[in-house]
Amino acid sequence: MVDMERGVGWGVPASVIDAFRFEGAPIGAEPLAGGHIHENVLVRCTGGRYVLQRLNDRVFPDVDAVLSNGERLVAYLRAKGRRGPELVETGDGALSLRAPDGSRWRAFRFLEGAVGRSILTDPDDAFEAARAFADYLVALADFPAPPLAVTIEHFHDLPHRLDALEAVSAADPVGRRSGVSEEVDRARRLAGDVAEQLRAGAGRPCVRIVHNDAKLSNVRFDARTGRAACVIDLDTTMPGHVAYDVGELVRTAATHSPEDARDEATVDFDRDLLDALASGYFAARPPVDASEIEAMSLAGPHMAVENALRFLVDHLAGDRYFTVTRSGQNLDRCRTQLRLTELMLESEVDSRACFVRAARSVRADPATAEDRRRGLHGRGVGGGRIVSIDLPVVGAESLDEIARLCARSMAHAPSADELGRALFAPDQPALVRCAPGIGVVAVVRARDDGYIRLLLLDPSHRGQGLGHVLLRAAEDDLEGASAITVGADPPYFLFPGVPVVETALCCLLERHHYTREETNYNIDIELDHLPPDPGLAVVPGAGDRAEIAQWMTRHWPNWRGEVLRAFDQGSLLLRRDDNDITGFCAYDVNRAGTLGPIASRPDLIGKGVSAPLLVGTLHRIRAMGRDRVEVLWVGPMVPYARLGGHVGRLFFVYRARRSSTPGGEA
Ligand code: GN1
Ligand code: MG
Repeated sequence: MVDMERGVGWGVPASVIDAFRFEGAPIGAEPLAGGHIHENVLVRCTGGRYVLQRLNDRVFPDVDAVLSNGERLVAYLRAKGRRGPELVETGDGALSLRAPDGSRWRAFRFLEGAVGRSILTDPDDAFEAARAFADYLVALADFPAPPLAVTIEHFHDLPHRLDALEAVSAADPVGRRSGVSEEVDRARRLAGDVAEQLRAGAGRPCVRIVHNDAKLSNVRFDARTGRAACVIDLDTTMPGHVAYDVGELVRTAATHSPEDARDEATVDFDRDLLDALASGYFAARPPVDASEIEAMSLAGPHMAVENALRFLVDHLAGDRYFTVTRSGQNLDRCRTQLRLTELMLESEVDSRACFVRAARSVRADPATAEDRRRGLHGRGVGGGRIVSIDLPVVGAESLDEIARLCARSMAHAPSADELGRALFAPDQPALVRCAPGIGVVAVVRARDDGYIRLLLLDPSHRGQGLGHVLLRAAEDDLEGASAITVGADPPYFLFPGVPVVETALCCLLERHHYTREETNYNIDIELDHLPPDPGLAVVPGAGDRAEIAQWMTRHWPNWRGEVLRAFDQGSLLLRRDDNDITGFCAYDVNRAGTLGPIASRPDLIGKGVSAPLLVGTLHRIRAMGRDRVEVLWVGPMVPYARLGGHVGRLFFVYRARRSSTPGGEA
């Protein structure tokens, strides 16, 4: 039983929560913001999270039709193996509930690891959102009889919406009419304009099953990869035209402005986003014909002005349809949509060209959707254009090419030999993809974690969106990893993070929502003023490998790989007492001119084992003819500062975690 006293219920009757087969005991509930129609509550149970939804029967007079459509759609998508909303059964095995007070409820499993967006942060989101809705269209193309019920009559009927404005204007039930004369005139004029153009335009486009509420916030994005995971809020999925979905997408995903912006002057209509969106839509290869493509350029103005009318009607009616959280919100929504309508109408010629171009380019591009998904043929959005490159998996034969790319693209570039050891180590091979002359990306997995060991783009190919392509390919190759970290990937790392001077790479990662979690640093030590060598560092004997391996496993398993590599290369020094190894210091392990790892036996930390070992190692390095060494990924600074060392290169560790943030339904 839910303890209402403890506030778990949040206004939801405990009997409602108890009626559903949630896993574990309920431990909390909180309202979920976002949707304008139903009431959504996030219910946390010991076994998982759920979105409990009270259906709005004022907006949907036939709640049974909504429930039955929804159940059929969820089951159908699931049978096709597509991700989508998942309903939770009640104790009686039903998929919805009628509470004693007559209210109607259903519950969805919370889509863990997926997030919603109400404003656009990345052009790739526009591509992904559009692809998701086109995918939905494709999935439902063969939806079996009987037809889905019409859940709201005249939903996208513009003349009907205009009539509603006239009716509520005349009735003026809450006395707001005199304050909005300007908006009423503007809405009438723009809606009349759009309605006339629609009448004059394409004949009778095909009727298909469409989503009908294809706004950006009804897409769930994978929190880690940024890919669209699925669309949600299926309540208005019913017969309609493709233009309805495209129009909703355009009005919500081709602008950076929120729907309820208070200042309509901030509203923009971004042609690059429109391009990305059109490309995303056609990337899913929707079954659309020429007249449907023709209708797409007016789809945005149609949906924007229709929403403007609906928001204005609701403002005049006293905010009874759309949820509002502040007064005047519906009026603000109305104004943003009117402004968008104007901006879109001004760009209609461009919009038409954009959709026609996107439709054509998909036909000309032989890559299949599956190739794209696997990153074999990467795609991305650059300046609004879709770019794609071949990114085949390569082996050691490409090392010279990769080294050349590194030398052109970064400071402190690794040599071909170092790359070979970092990328093709037999005990930790990376998956390496290379577009010759353009870029490389290499990933490794360590248990559940994924690492990007190398990601570089030749400077002459920057600014075209190819960085996104490389990053997406890496993320695809690391699918299922619980986190993706860039650099700082032991044992055979090339960099202890992203060099802070690589601004372009940092920006690419930040645009993809990677967070800067740590800073690592190297220390440079000049070798010209070393204290005398105490003579305590010894070179291990040829037969010592097994002993060292055992010792490392016992005391420092995280450094075992690096230390054994150093032993095999002859770049390891030890300290010993009569019975045991007491410390180690390795150099030149993954990169020449570097020092580390170094440590003493854990029980001897702080007892002066490492300092003489370090000095001895530095003498040995100087004897090789070097005048400087770079200590890698330093912990405590003091031992090196004592020898005149100073902080050198800095690295940010960027990481994307498979996280979950609230995102509800409808
Ligand atoms: C409503 O439920 P939600 O928030 O996804 C509305 C849409 C509007 C939209 C405006 C059933 O969608 O038609 O375009 O608000 N849904 C219904 O943001 O009226
Ligand atoms: Mg909705």
